[in-house]
Amino acid sequence: MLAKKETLGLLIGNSKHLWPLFLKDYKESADLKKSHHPLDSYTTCKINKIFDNFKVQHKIIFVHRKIQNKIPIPRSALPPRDGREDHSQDDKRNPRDDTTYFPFQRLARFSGLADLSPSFLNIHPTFGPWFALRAVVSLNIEYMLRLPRPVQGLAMTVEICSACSKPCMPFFKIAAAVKQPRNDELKNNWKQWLAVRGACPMGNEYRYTQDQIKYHYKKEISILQNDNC
Ligand code: B12
Repeated sequence: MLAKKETLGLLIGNSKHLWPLFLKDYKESADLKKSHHPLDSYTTCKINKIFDNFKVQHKIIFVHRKIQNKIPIPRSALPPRDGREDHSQDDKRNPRDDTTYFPFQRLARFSGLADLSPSFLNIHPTFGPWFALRAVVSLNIEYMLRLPRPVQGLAMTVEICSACSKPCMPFFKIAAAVKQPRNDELKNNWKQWLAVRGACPMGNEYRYTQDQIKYHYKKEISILQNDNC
């Protein structure tokens, strides 16, 4: 869609600070109350609204929406999986399904936003694992940033996990051992998955509140109706 060889991209995410803003809108919006995934609907609407008025031609890919199995960035341009097994297709129930999620976590590492831990969480220098990715916007503007020292074809990288003793890994092994996890099964052992994130020594002051944790891990939409939430 965008003709330029290297376009400027904006990677959008959020920390825990999004939560009170989302709750306020949720309480006032009949549409959000009808949605099965209110936070995804909320971020989609907000991001679309910002770029609706954008004069520059652009394309938005959302973190929660599957795309045709044609990754717009060449795999060779992505950081190596560092010996990790490729489980990215495991989530597919229908073998004829040719859609896939966009590899946002690798993009986060590729862009220099965050490292990618061996427990499959992006680790940000400030927020640690306590942030979410939402969308990437590709703008029809030539990419101009020229870094002094490109690393193996990467724009830049942030190295956090290589020097860490990786306290997340024992917890990851426990969580991942409980059957091949899928979205609807995550809530059955959500405490184990939470322990993986909680073990990271980075970004503790940005840990989500208990309500936000329950929403993300237990998929408890009813928590949003709670007046104290
Ligand atoms: C499917 C999915 C899952 C599946 C993973 C299934 C699987 N075997 O891959 C399940 C349901 C298990 C899961 C769990 C969780 N997820 Co999830 N998930 C996704 C999603 C929607 C797509 C991943 C994907 O298929 N990418 C496409 C493929 C082609 O990319 P890939 O680079 O080849 O493969 C990546 C993933 O598949 C993953 N991966 C590969 N094998 C395995 C195996 C296991 C056991 C896990 C957990 C992950 C994993 O790592 C690869 C490198 O990034 C992403 C959003 C996105 N679009 O990236 C969120 C995402 C990765 N998840 C996220 C989160 C937060 C979680 C949870 C903590 C629960 C939650 N929703 O809050 C848990 C626990 C994760 C953990 N590591 O502790 C965040 C991570 C944020 C961060 N700071 O890193 C993301 C980016 C969503 C977001 N909006 O921010 N998730």
